[in-house]
Amino acid sequence: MLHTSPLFTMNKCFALVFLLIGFTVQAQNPALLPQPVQYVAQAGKFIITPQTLVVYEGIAAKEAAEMLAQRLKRPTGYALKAVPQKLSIYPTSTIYLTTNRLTNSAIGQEGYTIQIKPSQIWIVANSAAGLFYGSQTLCQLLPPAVENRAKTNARWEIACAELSDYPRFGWRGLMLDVSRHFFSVAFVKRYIDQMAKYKFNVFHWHLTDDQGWRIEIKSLPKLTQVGAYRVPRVGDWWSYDPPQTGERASSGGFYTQDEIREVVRYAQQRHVVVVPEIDVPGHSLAAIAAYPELSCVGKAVAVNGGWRFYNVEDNTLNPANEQTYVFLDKVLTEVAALFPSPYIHIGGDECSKKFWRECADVQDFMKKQNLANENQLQSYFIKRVEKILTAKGKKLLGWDEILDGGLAQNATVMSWRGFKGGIEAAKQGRPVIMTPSQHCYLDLYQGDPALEPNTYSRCRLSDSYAFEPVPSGVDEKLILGGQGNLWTESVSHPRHAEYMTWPRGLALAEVLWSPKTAKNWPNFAQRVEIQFARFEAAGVKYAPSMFDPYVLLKKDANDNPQFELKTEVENLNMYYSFDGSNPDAFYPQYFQPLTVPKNATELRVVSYRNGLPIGRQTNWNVADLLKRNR
Ligand code: TNX
Repeated sequence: MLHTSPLFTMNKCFALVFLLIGFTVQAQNPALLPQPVQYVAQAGKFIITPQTLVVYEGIAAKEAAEMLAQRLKRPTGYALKAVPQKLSIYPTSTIYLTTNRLTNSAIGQEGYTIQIKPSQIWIVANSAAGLFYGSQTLCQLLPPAVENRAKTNARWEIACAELSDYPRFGWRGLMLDVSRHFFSVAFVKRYIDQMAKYKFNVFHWHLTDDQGWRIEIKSLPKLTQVGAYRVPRVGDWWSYDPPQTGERASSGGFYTQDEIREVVRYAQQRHVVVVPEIDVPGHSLAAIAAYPELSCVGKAVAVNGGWRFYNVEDNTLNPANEQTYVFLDKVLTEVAALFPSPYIHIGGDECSKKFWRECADVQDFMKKQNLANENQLQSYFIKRVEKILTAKGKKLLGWDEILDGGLAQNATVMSWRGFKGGIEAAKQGRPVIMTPSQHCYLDLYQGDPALEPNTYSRCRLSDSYAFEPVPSGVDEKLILGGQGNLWTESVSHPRHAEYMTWPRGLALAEVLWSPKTAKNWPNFAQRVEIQFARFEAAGVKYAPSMFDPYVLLKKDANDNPQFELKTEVENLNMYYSFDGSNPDAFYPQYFQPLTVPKNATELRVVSYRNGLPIGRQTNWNVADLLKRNR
């Protein structure tokens, strides 16, 4: 009988398997980012109406409830209010937030559970932070229009479900360099707002560097009067001309202490700790421009936007001068008072040793202190900075160069030159934040240089997603977490800062929050694509580079060059031309590495999905391509 034929049974089997796959994918993946620990879909939906109430139970829940009501009010246009719980149950649809009814102790201090039923939503957590993260998740379960800044007509529905969620790491950071280019308070707040939506909890604020001192220090006014401004330059930062005589230092800016407090408060409301960085003893040209006596050379210098001064002008503090420590004490006293963060980042990276080597006072000092080399001198310096910080109740955090010459006793290490420094620090029993450049540097190319703004080296979205903060053999407890770093030598516009941060920030958010076992690139790429709609609604710029073609230089069996074409997102179709015209789906489709036709000067490639163009067209000059390393 047909009904019992093996073919039919197999079809039935397949249908069942597909149904199950469909169900589990849906059950685990309502496009949340970062992926929660557990999501179980249920029947029905909750609908937000003008009558919906946001009710908080317990004072710890008040702020999260108010923020949620505020956030929903704008796109829905409903006069939603957060109110303290008075009735045990309310007659209209209600979103409850509570820290009073713990149901699951496994969720820790930042975790939460959410129950979504047709007329009630319960967000339950142990702390205000957990409620805040639960609220972020809830917003992601609403349509992208929830990100709109103006009233929108949308169906404000949330599918019924149960969630339980908590982070893998306690340190989930993003760093913004405001020295190389200055960014306004308004932008900094916007940046914090964006990161908090994806459950980042540390904003590392790189406030000082050679290219500008950005924090008001009342006892040292010249730091900002002089150190915050440089001559304007655009183009490739590594080849900027140094300041010319008579040229006005018109580019820059700084944050007043009131503004700093405002940012700290803004971040606190979003459960983001602001960790300030004062980068010493290297990277100090801006401070030295203000107070030339701080360097060994002692020469008057101007703040310099570029890189060509390195090892030419002395940008290092003089570790042999007691006045250097008096200076640092003044700076760190004011910094410690402004930032509630237990950590202060003191930099410590890339300190040129040239000027210390050439300075008689410094060499003399080393002999007296029994320091065998400049690395030991750097270590001496960092240890003294640690003493200053300890006296102010703060912990020292520094880049992995602080390992050179011996680590300060209670230091925490931020590992950027790969994992090596982090592994070494952990071996010494010290806590570590992993931020290896190959996974975490948001200033690097995220797509093919032919299409991306000029920078150096590469860190694709998939590289960020492949980041595993705990190297094998290292005690997991010592790895506090990780962070993405946006250096801004080549980023001058706030929109470009967003473009460089998203979506790589999403990859890092997921690596740092979600269970290691949840990692799944194709599934992540799908969820990223869904987030793009939210970025658009929110007016946030992002890089669509994952859809763009990129090229790898290969050799065939006879050593002739070949071009291999790829996209990060799988299963796209690519079409190409060598004749300088713009390809579409009627052009040759790419299947295997291309041999360069005689006299071809240009390669142009487009990517398509389901018959529609998806990536940006990329054009290469063939001669340039052939000169590429790989
Ligand atoms: C290295 S990472 C630096 C920064 C640069 C960055 C550019 C680190 C501690 N130092 O000063 O901005 O590379 O990618």
